[in-house]
Amino acid sequence: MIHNFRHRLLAATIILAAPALALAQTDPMTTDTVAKYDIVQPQADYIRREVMIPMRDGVKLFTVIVMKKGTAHGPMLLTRTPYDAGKTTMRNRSQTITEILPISDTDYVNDGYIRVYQDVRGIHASEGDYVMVRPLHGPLNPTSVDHATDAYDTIDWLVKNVPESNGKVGITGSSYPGFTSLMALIDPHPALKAAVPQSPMVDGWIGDDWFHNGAWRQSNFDYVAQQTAKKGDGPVPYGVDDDYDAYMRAGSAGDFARSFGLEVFPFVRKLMEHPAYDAYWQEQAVDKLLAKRPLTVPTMLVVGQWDQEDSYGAPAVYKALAGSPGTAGRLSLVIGPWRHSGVNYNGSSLGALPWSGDTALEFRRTVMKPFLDRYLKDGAPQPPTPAAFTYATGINQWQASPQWPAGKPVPLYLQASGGLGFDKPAAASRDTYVSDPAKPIPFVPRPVHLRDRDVWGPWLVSDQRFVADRPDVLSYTTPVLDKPVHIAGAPQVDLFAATSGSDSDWVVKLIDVYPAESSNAPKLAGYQLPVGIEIYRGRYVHGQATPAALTPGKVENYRFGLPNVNHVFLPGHRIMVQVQSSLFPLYDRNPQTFVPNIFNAKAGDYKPATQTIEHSPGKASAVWLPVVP
Ligand code: PG9
Repeated sequence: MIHNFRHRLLAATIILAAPALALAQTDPMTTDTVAKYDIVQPQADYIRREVMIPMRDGVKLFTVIVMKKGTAHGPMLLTRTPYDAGKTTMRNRSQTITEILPISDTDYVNDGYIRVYQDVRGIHASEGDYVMVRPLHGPLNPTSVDHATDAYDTIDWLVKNVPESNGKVGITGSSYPGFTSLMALIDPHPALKAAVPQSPMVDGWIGDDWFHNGAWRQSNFDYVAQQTAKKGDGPVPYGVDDDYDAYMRAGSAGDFARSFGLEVFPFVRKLMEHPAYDAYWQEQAVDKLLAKRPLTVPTMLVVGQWDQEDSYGAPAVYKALAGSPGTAGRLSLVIGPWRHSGVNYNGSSLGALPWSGDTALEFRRTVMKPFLDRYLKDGAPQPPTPAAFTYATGINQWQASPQWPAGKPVPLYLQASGGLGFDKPAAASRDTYVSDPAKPIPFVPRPVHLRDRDVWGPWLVSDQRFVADRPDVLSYTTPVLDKPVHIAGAPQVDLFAATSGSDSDWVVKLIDVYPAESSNAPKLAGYQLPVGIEIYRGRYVHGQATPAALTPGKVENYRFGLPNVNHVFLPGHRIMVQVQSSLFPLYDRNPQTFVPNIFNAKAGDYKPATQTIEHSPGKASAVWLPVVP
């Protein structure tokens, strides 16, 4: 009986389904590739539009506009990036907006903002030609377009073509997108109401990305190759595990570039053709460009205290603009306890250092978003923004101050027998060490893996004990502090030094030495925490644009800034200053023999040199600390 029923049911199904199946069948030889599969499905909680926005020269820039469904009268937050707008807005292939966007966008889109990402011209899906950090129209760029005009044209299009918006635009982004955020402030579109440039690249020769005080940062070879080669052809195929070896084997930085065929990259050639601070660098320094015009857009500059790529830019722009007429109340500086771009990630710790919580989230929620709301949202509260909002490391708390720097310069003198103190040396004394380019000092313990984010991100807080005992590293230390020393600003190096060679690099580190015992945080016992590390290429001591040979044995006064910090050296700690002459392979080696262009130094130019550091009355080497009374 049951068997009979099943039989009949099956027969009926076949009769009913057969014609339908025949109709729906796909030809076995149908081409199986499709032109488009929309990964955004009807159940998505967001709208994601991809548009090509025309610029004034006809070039169209790929732009992705993302918002929650139901958004109306939303402010637009724009980021202009060379890092792939498409991928950035599809972080995770999801139907949930907070999954597809970077985590730092969550609070914005949940609060009715429209997030816009754009590929800058010539890269990823945007049309046009790509020029690395394209200079502003002018002596270096005779074309009619630059990042200022592209930002203007983009904003103009957005306010006319995004019906869900309230017509107000903010701009933000970190590093390269921090640079493009700053460029949007030059002759800005009237709808641009606020900017938050984060770790912006501002001056590629003095202290951001490419060089620091003229010393070449070799990791940039990888950056240029990855960004300007056909997709997937970068980074440089070293073929050696330890980057220390890879660069040592090559010889000069130029030889390294030539040995891997990197001269095919125009930007590598531009870098190697401009080792000094010539017009090429001076005319694209963004702080100098901005200082020539009034600041009309409220701007919050952000940087990490241990920003290993762009520590210089944000404070330099602040310095260039603060005090100019009209900027009062419009300009602020934020320094958080972060690595490069750390503001957009979890800011609970950096390397071995724990903070008071997720400092990055705290800043984004309680400072950055209220600042953007104030200028971009209709009828938002108007919280005052302090001129400087910085995290005091050591005591681990945020502090607001009415100006930056908050401290006043006080010299901390190098002294005889490795001493360091606020008293000027009364008698002549000096130390010497031999700097040997055949044994440069590694900037992190070997094997060096520059591409490893876990090495590169926190390297500026690495415990310096790994080099402290080298004979070519001098350490000067205060007695144990009996009261806190609070600094807020950029410590200034004031070094009196001589070399037996005719060129030299000088590296100075300001270090917080932790107590020898620490049962609460055993990893930090005796830790030598760099509060600031900087390098200076000696040939520029009498002019950054005019390198000159040093006179062997002649004492010169080297002055340069360490990164801006808010730090408290606690009682029980000691302050230390270390001096050395290399930081390899992050920085290329100085041959210590003057040659016109260090990129082209020959093997025979690399010579050991005896370095002398003075701590004498007329030549009192010091680090000037911005001490908060
Ligand atoms: N520091 C990177 C960069 C900025 C500008 C030029 C070149 C490199 C970055 O993180 O974007």
